Amino acid sequence: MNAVPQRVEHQMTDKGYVPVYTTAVVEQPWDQYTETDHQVWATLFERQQKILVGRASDEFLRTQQAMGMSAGRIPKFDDLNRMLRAATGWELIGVEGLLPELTFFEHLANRRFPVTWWIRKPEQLDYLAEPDLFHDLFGHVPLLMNPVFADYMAAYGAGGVKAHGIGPEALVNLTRLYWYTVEFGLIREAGGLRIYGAGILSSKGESIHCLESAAPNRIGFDMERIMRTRYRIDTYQKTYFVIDSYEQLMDATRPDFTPIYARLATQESFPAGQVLDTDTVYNRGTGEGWLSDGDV
Ligand code: HBI
Ligand code: FE
Repeated sequence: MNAVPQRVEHQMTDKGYVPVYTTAVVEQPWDQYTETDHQVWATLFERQQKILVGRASDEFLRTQQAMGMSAGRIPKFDDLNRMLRAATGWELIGVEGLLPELTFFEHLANRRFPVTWWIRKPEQLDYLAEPDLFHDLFGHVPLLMNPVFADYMAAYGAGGVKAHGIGPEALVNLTRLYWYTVEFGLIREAGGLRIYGAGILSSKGESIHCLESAAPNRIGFDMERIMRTRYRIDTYQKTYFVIDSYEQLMDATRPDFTPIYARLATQESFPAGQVLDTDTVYNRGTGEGWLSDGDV
């Protein structure tokens, strides 16, 4: 597997200054995956499975199991698509990596989830700057089997296309919502706080940190508050937001956001680590280890 994806340009995205690849949709080159690629998948899968017992949301573990994902081999998009289409009308498409935002939103709005076709190298096991196959397939895909979350993701995409037409500030507001829910969200369950955000689910250290460290804030979901809250792209989050249910996410995105963007445009954003008097605080973080600059 040495076909290095063609990098079109670099772009400031919510994951920082990373190369943005072609918008091309590519077939998953499953037969070209090497033993090393499958081994990297197996190592990451088994490691995360152990860590996520008692930490991941019940629905994530249930849908992952229902999809038949396992450590053995890198899953085939075609196999997963048969199940996804039947369950929620979603399908996976192969891409080279990060897409320009509008392209990404258009795919989501049409229930196509872009999955990077290549997997990280063994030396990148613990961190890489851009989403690879493990982040997308292990982290994002299982919950697309849940009808309510699947609707939220499609509504988010449609909202993104609209926000793109409104302007850059609306996009920033919406990207924060994605970041604090789809990527780094927590959910309250009978057993306590659990993880559903893909950025955490696919990360060994943050799966533990987000629930068990005293450093971060854990605050109840409040959509407009989240849309005003800056975040981190290079360290663990300073604040995690907690939903009560996936329905809460879907309900929050029902109204027309245009008046919300107009209101937000007149208001200051909040630093990533700030706690507000109006917050429902599950944990007021100690702030240990926080960097003072670098909130985006
Ligand atoms: N492209 N392939 C891919 N995957 C993402 O998660 C992604 C993207 N482009 C932009 C993006 N995410 C974020 O800026 C979203 O908030 C839009
Ligand atoms: Fe992601």
